Amino acid sequence: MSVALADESSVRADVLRHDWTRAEVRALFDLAFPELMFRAQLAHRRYFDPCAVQISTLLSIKTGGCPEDCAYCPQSAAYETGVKADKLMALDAVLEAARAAKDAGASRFCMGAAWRAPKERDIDPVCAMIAEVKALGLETCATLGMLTAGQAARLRAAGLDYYNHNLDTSPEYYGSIITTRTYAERLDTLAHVRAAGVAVCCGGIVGMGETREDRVGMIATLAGLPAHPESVPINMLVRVAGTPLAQEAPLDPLEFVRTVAVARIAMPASVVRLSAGREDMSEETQALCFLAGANSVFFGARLLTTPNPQPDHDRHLMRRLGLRPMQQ
Ligand code: SAM
Ligand code: DTB
Ligand code: SF4
Repeated sequence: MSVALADESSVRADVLRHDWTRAEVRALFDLAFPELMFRAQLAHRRYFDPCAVQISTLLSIKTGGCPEDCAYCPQSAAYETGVKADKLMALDAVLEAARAAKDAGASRFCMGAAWRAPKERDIDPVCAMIAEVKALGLETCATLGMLTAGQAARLRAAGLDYYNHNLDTSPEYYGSIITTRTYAERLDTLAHVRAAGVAVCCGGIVGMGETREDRVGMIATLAGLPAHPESVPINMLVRVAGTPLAQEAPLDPLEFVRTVAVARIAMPASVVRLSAGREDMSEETQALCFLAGANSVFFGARLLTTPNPQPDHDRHLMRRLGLRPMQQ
């Protein structure tokens, strides 16, 4: 067989690399599709059962009215998207949603807030949500914007397992997407989360008009973090009317699959999430993402504010593909 596996360093079970160069990541993107998929599957199988998929459910605990200007986001107050601004949800309503998520098969419950950063007075109510969701037997995840070291420590003490904070894109393209907070501030929050002992969920969005080189830069940056994020969400842009990216041309689905495969090879021990954008994706594309090493999805008819496939539809797809929920 003339399979180019001379350099297997990226998939050696005992080595997780943090020194990926852009040239190496670019070379992975440039591989012929069958080579890329084969290498992604090798990497996947060194660390995971390829038929097991981690299932998370999202809830927007504080929706809309966000002061940041993220060009993709329906919750920014800067754009007219029809999302109305709500206050922080009450604990009981959050717990009701968490119980429903657990009954539907989720093992992790992710609470998202449209904040630039939580205010000090927000931390106690969010800690109560985390503690009570955890008591239901779910893993907990939150995404609340920038955190100080002290806030990260308080969330951890309440039982927070994961914190989602995305780099979103390459350092060079970032300024075309967000002007109200810097890439460096994102890295600071990730460091605070890591230092507090909370697992990191960090990835990005593709299909925002970035170049392949930006996708290379995003994955090289993620893989170059001091520790790979335990969870790496790869989102396909959900094009929401009213946002500056509403008219963006759709990305070639095979380029999305490539991005998943490269993330899998560069961060082989991380859970890679086929994240937002599944509602507009064919089942065949989703199947290719699983073959490329994706091993997590959001389950439930809504992401934060936008639609996601119906649970029955997803159960049917998983059955057809022979996929089953990952055991915690
Ligand atoms: N406000 C917090 C923050 O930005 O860190 C937490 C919530 S924010 C909605 C979480 C993530 O959702 C963003 O970092 C972005 O990656 C993703 N996201 C938001 N809108 C999206 C869209 N239209 N398509 C794909 N992903 C999106
Ligand atoms: C992530 O990377 N994707 C999720 C989660 N982290 C918080 C959010 C997707 C949001 C899609 C747009 C919306 O529903 O508002
Ligand atoms: Fe606000 Fe987060 Fe949306 Fe940016 S992504 S506008 S920070 S809710």
